[in-house]
Amino acid sequence: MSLPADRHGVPIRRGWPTFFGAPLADDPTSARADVAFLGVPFDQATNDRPGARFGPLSLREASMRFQPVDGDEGWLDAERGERILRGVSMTDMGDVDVRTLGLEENFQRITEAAAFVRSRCRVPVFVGGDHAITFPLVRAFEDRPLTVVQFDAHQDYTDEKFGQRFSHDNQMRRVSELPFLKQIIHIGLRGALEHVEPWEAALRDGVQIITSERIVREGVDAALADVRPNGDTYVTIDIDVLDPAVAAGTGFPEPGGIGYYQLKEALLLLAQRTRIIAFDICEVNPTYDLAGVTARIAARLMLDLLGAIIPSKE
Ligand SMILES: [Mn+2]
Repeated sequence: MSLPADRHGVPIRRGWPTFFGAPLADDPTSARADVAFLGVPFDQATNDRPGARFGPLSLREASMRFQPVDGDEGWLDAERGERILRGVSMTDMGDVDVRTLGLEENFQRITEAAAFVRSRCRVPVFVGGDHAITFPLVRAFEDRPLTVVQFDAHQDYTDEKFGQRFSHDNQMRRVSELPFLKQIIHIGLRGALEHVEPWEAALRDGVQIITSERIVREGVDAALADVRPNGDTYVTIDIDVLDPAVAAGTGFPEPGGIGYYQLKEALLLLAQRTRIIAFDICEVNPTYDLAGVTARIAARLMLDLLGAIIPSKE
């Protein structure tokens, strides 16, 4: 019997976790893949409990659980009996080089890194980080009319609070102001809102809102029957859209919420109805993810959504 060993015959594994074990792009300028992952270790704009800057690290680690062992064969989605992501190439582009101070400079770096990663692949996947990063990320798609679908317990639609316009409570408002933005669809809202202005502003601006409770009561199909994103779509997933009983590892847990299967079904349904050109997943916070479950679920959701966007090859 021979045990697995490295190419030198020694049973030692080297290297560091990457997203799903995908090769790290040593030279990003020559990297090419169907999917490129970019970590955004930024939590400078968190109101309350920081730690989301460690999200990319925890997601890399959690995603190694899903590392394919059969080369290009992808995965078998056991719930659906379907092979996903067979022959789909992936690369880990590393992390945005976030600096200690200077919010605007960091936003600029995030936008530039996102635009670059986008140019190297078919579907870029951005891993936060607090949710403020969605604004600089979406800015990297300025060349086309864009619909943004937001999965989130919270609106993040505050215009300004204490003079601050760029926190993880403002970014959807900033996104709404981008000239190329066509529509925002917000799925998963719940909670007791302290301020009415963001709510009224979102309705006034035509944001389509589907609450978490509606999904739980009616089911995904019925609740999302009128969700018809028009044209190219960017999806942003705040992991706090999940019930904190399911995914507690996040900075601002909100009572109620949907489960893994409901979120997966909603993502798959969206991928059927529209062309998703990129997505981000934010607010996984390992500081509160004591069982490591939140990062694990987030990693699985990334596979689910990618599998729905890019069909298996051959
Ligand atoms: Mn959010």
